[in-house]
Amino acid sequence: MKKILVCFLAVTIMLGTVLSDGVVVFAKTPVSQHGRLQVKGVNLVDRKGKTFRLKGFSTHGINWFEEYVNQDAFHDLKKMGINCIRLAMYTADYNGYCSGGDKKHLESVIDKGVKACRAEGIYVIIDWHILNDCNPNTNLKEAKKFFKKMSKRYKNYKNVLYEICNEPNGGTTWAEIKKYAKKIIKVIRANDKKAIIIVGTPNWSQRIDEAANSPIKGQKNIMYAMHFYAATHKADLRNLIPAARKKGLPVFISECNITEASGNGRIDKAEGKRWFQTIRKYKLSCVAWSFCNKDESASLIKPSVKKIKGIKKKDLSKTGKWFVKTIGWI
Ligand code: IDC
Repeated sequence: MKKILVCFLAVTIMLGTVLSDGVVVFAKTPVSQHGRLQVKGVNLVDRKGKTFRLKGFSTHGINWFEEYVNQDAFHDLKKMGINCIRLAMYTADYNGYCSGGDKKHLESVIDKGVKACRAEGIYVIIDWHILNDCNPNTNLKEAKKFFKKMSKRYKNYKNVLYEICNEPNGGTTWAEIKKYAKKIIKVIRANDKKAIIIVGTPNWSQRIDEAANSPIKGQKNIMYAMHFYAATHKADLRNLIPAARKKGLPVFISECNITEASGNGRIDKAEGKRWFQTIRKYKLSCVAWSFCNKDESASLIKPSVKKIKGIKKKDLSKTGKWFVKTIGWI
């Protein structure tokens, strides 16, 4: 019996990754191969300093579609080439974290998602999904408490990234966002010195030019969000990417689709292809909105598909299929 146990342990150590809570991951995974990510210059790089790209699916709001937050589903996506899940937690919309939602429950969904990603060896973005609240300072106190808790809980996880304000809007200035970001970065850094922190930019995370003119100083591993919906957003927005990079700004596309900005309506594959030429050229990370079957064109699963695991390529919507194919291409 003892011999068998010793043998098992030896094989485990040779082939597997033993996580702190005893979970063993055997196969080579994105996280076991690339480790903790960092920012070098304008690029996201892996632990060895090599440029690395996250290819992600974002959940819809976990207050609406929490059933998609499960390890089997993430495993299905991993098989399709996805190496990152973004957990979108709305703050101010229907039953959001700061608008009547059950905080404990939402945190438990995040915990389930983070642990599922860790067990799969893929990366995970904890997204403070501001939208109707417009200005991240609206719920500053709650944000501070939330990120203190999250960074304490996940400080030893190599696969966790933080997105601290999805899309500032309603005229919120870069100066206001920066003020908020500095406070939240301080809270996270008190627990976790290294995790990548993605900061939203003005006008629904589009004005990376404003961030590039006045970036956050004295901090490592900070990236700046650019979001696009290809049927609405064209070259004028896309051209901000090379310009911002020239000024030294690390850009991360933490939300995008090829639909209209409403998340519904027309799909523009030709414009999507142009966006992905830029994404490929600069080896950018990108995350598609959203992993659910809601009856709108941005949903990555067909509305008629009710299952939440055992998901195959044929279950993906038009946009879902396009993303999996195109993400494979970059
Ligand atoms: C949309 C969802 C839609 C939901 C709405 C809630 O697709 O089902 O009813 O939010 O307000 C964003 C936002 C993201 C939006 C998405 C599409 O980050 O929350 O999701 N979008 O409108 N920015 C640009 C587009």
